[in-house]
Amino acid sequence: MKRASVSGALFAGPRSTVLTEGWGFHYNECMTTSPSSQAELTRLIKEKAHALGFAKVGIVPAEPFHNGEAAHLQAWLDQGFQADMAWMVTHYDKRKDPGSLMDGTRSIVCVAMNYFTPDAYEASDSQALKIAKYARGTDYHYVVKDRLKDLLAYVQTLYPTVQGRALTDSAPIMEKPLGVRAGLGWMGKNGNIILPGMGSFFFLGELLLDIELDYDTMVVPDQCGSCRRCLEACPTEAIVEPSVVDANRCIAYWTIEYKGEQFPAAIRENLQGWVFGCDICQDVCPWNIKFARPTQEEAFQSRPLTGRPQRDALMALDEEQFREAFRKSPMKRPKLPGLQRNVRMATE
Ligand code: B12
Ligand code: SF4
Ligand code: SF4
Repeated sequence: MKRASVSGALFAGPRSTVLTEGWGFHYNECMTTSPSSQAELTRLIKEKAHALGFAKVGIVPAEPFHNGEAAHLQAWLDQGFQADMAWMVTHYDKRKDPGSLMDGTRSIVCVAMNYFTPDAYEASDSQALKIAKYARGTDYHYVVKDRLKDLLAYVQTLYPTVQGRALTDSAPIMEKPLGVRAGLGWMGKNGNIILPGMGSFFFLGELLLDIELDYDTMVVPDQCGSCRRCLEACPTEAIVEPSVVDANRCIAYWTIEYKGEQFPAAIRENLQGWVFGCDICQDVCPWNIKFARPTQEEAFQSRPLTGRPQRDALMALDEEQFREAFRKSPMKRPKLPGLQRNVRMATE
């Protein structure tokens, strides 16, 4: 694929008055005029990303990960921390070099979208089961990706020749180290990116673009400090060292990814009612306790069976009811037998 020429052709024209800051610019006006500088285009992309519902945006050049980050991934795989997720082993070279996922990639727009929905686990009904917040509404693979495609379409209204690819955990890519590099947040000891003043209940996504933009260079410093609440709260000791999660011990792995019939006793006895994913290490985090705010995204709101379902309601589902209840939901992943296996593991 031929990459769009940037500083030459894209920004050669005279400065457009419509785009001058403080002149009451509207996006539709941009259809007829293009930004006159790289800085202007960068600013417009970020503004549009915010308007599309992304809470934070950072842009980085499409460079391979440096040795430290690639070595961490290799060490993680060498120790078998990916469990049965064989797809984590393949395409190691692509994971090391996110730009390789689209020919001609020059820039990566990294975004974060809030998915926090408050839960009522402290409420009285001890029989109610627990679903991770990320899975209570429509699958983020649809929502975040569609929104990134809207962002790409917007860039293409400015420059029709620009090529891009929208990603959210939909290709071999290390989204957290990229998010750190783009200044979205820091890598929490709980293994999630934490956005300062916002918490960690955010999906990450990326838009690869074949144009050069102005890049973010400010990395958010680690603000976990001496806190170890997540490590101490994890019931299965899956956080084997700060920021390193062994999937073999993580409830999220067993309830979302594992295909077999039975969980090992060490997992089963510690499920604490979680039947799809697990939020314990995020729920205890002071950054979430203090800063998490309910998402405004309609698509991420809980559905009848994803808020606080009862065992009987999940066990009584037939295939058709399951399909209907979990249409476009992340909870479709283990299929009905997998979900009911989880319920049995948590309650029998
Ligand atoms: C595999 C995977 C999992 C696995 C493994 C979890 C993990 N922490 O890696 C399982 C199934 C367990 C899982 C669970 C969850 N996941 Co997940 N998962 C992924 C996936 C597909 C790949 C992550 C990966 O590459 N892991 C491998 C390790 C090596 O990568 P890493 O953590 O990025 O590695 C860095 C650090 O660990 C560190 N490191 C590694 N070793 C060492 C050693 C030392 C000494 C040091 C200092 C550092 C260090 O350096 C590495 C490279 O820089 C990403 C999507 C993506 N494509 O990136 C989503 C993703 C990470 N998951 C996500 C979510 C939401 C979850 C859950 C919260 C879902 C839930 N509620 O159940 C849980 C959280 C569990 C947890 N505490 O981490 C989000 C996280 C968003 C965020 N704010 O960070 C992502 C980014 C998806 C998305 N697009 O939003 N997940
Ligand atoms: S998601 Fe649950 S099991 Fe996995 S590391 Fe966090 S607290 Fe532990
Ligand atoms: S609970 Fe504490 S150590 Fe864990 S991620 Fe949050 S601030 Fe960091």
